[in-house]
Amino acid sequence: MDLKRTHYMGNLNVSMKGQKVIIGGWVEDLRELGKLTFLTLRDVTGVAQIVIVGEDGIKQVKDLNRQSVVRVTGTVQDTKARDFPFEVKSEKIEILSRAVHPLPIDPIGRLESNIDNRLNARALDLRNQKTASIFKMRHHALQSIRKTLTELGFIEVNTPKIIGSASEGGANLFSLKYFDKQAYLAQSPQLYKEQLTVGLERVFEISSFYRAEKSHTVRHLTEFTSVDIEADFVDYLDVAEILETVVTNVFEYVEKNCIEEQKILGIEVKKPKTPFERVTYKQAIEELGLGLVEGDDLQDSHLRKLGEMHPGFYFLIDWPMKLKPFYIHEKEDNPSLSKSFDLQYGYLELSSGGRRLHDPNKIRARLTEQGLNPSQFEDHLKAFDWGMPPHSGWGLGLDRLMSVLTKIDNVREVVLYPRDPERLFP
Ligand code: AMO
Repeated sequence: MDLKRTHYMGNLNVSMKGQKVIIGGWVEDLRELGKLTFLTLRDVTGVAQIVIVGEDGIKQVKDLNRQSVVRVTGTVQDTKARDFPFEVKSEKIEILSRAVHPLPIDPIGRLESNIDNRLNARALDLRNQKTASIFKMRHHALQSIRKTLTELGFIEVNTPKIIGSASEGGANLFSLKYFDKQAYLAQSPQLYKEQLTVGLERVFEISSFYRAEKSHTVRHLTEFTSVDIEADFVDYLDVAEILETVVTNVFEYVEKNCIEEQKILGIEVKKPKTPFERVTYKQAIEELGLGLVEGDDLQDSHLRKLGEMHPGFYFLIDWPMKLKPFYIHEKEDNPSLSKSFDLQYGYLELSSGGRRLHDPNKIRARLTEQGLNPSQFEDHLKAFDWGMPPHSGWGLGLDRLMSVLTKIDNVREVVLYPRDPERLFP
């Protein structure tokens, strides 16, 4: 059985009148009008109107449920329809798969479904043009990130997700039985990406990472996608600049390449103004004026207030060392502060990064200071005796970036099959 199509709907146009085509997709609508039946047929690129003339064809589709799959061989012709510039007159229609009704959600989106029902029927939800547009934009965002980083000399890598010991310390690790051993799901590629600078100098990874945090917010998932970089011979503000380039390029690329998707979502993606503002931690606690003292962490309520004062993208830099993980480098001129930054969009933290310690003895001391056991990190620390260059990097939450890009608050909307403390299926 031949399954091939000659065209996607998006490739058909009025100038093709008289041309024979084979198209296929999902029946979005079906209307009988006397001796004619009209189908609206959708594929991933768009819709076309199909007209069926003749008893046999009409009989074939009479009891066909919407969202069934058909393949149509026909000819492009003029139409009287208001919504279509042309139509395809069917000569042969093959029913390839029948949709069983009732469907769990209305994929056209005429009847609104709540997010839980949509996520439970996610594959079907992708026939909703709004949902499809989000994931087409995500594809373009990823394309842009890979392009920018490759052009900047970064090599894409894949590090393990099943690991034998905690990569960053901390309690938020999922543990799993690995035959007769104890293993964990990686929370970040932090240690690997640092080690890789020894040989590859500039690396990036785009992958899922795991956090066993029972957070019920619109910005936390237990499995999230992180874009990570690490680069040698650069300091923290240099990699912050790379981050700014990556992010602004994503906006520019999506603005240009996702015109239809922006229309469908009713949004306008615009390249943000650069350079992003740099607000020091010290400046932030002063601006907040809540009696915060150096060393206090910024809680959600603080970040919300700060976000009102700085509504777009900005870097929060020079955090106190005591708030930072063991691998972060201190500022030479003020060792209580760190060479670190977060990229914020208003209240939302999109990324964090910084300059790393590359002296293994300093790392051992910091591990002990933070109550971690240096002997558990020896596998990692041995690479620091092999000519470890000074290096810096960051991790960017792709799901959060997508939520900013699409102007949709809940990260679950921009992840195909989100995982949170409650959701493990589908
Ligand atoms: P951090 O833990 O700040 O840093 O994570 C980096 C970015 O990843 C995103 N993110 C999350 N997104 C959704 N759900 C979560 N549970 C979640 N946790 C984190 C955020 C965050 O800013 N190793 C360092 C990075 C580095 O220094 O290179 C790290 O993992 O957008």
